[in-house]
Amino acid sequence: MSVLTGNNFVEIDFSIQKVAIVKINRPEAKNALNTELRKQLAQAFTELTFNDEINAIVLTGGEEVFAAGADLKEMATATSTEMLLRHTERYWNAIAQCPKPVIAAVNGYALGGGCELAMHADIIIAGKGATFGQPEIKVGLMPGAGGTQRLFRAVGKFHAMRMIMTGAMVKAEEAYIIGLVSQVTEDDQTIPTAIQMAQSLAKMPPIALQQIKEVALMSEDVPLNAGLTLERKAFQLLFSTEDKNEGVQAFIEKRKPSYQGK
Ligand code: CO8
Repeated sequence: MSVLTGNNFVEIDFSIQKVAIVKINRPEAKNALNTELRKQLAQAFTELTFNDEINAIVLTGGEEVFAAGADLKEMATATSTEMLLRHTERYWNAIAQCPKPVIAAVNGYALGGGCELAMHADIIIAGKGATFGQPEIKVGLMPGAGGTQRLFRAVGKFHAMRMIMTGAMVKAEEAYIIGLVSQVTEDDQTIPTAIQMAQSLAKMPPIALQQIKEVALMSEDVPLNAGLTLERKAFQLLFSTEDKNEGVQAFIEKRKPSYQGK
C-alpha cells in the first residue's frame, strides 16, 4: 500500500512487510527541502516511530536526486527572526529521534540540507553517481542542520573543514573512503540494496536494535565512562526480553530465531 501525505512531497510505501520506504517527491526542484516538505517528513517519521508494524525505514529521494538542500528560494528574503520562528529544528528532531533503524538510499545530489538529511540516517547507501556536499558557503550561508556537527563527527576535522569551508563536493566513492557513506552500489542498485538491508534489519530483534541505536548515538554526547555505563545497562536490560531467550535458544537448537519484539 502506498500512502501520500499532504501535498505529496513525501510518499510512504508500506508494501514491504515491516519496512517503510519514505520517498521525497519534489523532482521539479531537485527535492529541495521547503518547509512544507520538511513538515511532511517529520510527520512521516513520527507516524513510523509509533507504527508497531514497521521495524526499519528506508529514506530516499528516488533514482535521480536525494535532495539539493534547503529551498533557497524560500529563504531568499527571510530575516533572522523569521528563520528562528520557523523552528525547523522541530522537524529535524522527529527524524533524529526516530528509534528505528533508518537507511538513506542516496542517488544524485545530497547537498546542504540534503547531505544533512542523509546524515540523520544510521546507514547511508550511495549510488556511484551520488554527490555529497555542504555548499552553503557559496551562497553566504553555513550548514544549519548538523553539517558542522554530524559531518565533523563522521569524517573528522580535516575532511569536514574542506567540505564546509570550500563547499567542495565529493562523489560517492570518495565519500565512502572518508567515512560519510556505508556502502557504494551501482546507481540502479541503491534503493534495492537499501531495501534488502532494511528487510534483514526488520527481522532482527527490534528492542535490541533500538537499544543499539540509542546507546551508539549517545556516544557522540557523553564521556566514555558514562557511555560504557549506558551500554552495560542497556545490555543488561536485554536479558529481560523474550527475544533474547528466543535468540539464544534458537542458536542452541540450531534453528532460525523468530523475534516478536517482546
Ligand atoms: N532550492 C531551491 N530550488 C532549487 C534548489 C534549492 N536548494 N536546488 C535546485 N533548485 C531548483 C532550481 O532553481 C531549478 O528550478 P527552475 O527550474 O525553476 O529554475 C530546478 O531546481 C532544477 O535545478 P537546476 O536547473 O539548477 O539543475 P542542475 O542539474 O543544473 O543543478 C544542482 C543541480 C547542482 C543541485 C543545483 O540546482 C544547485 O546548485 N542547487 C543548490 C544547491 C545548494 O546550494 N544547496 C544548499 C542550500 S542551503 C542549505 O541547504 C542550508 C541548510 C541549512 C538548514 C537545513 C534546512 C533544510
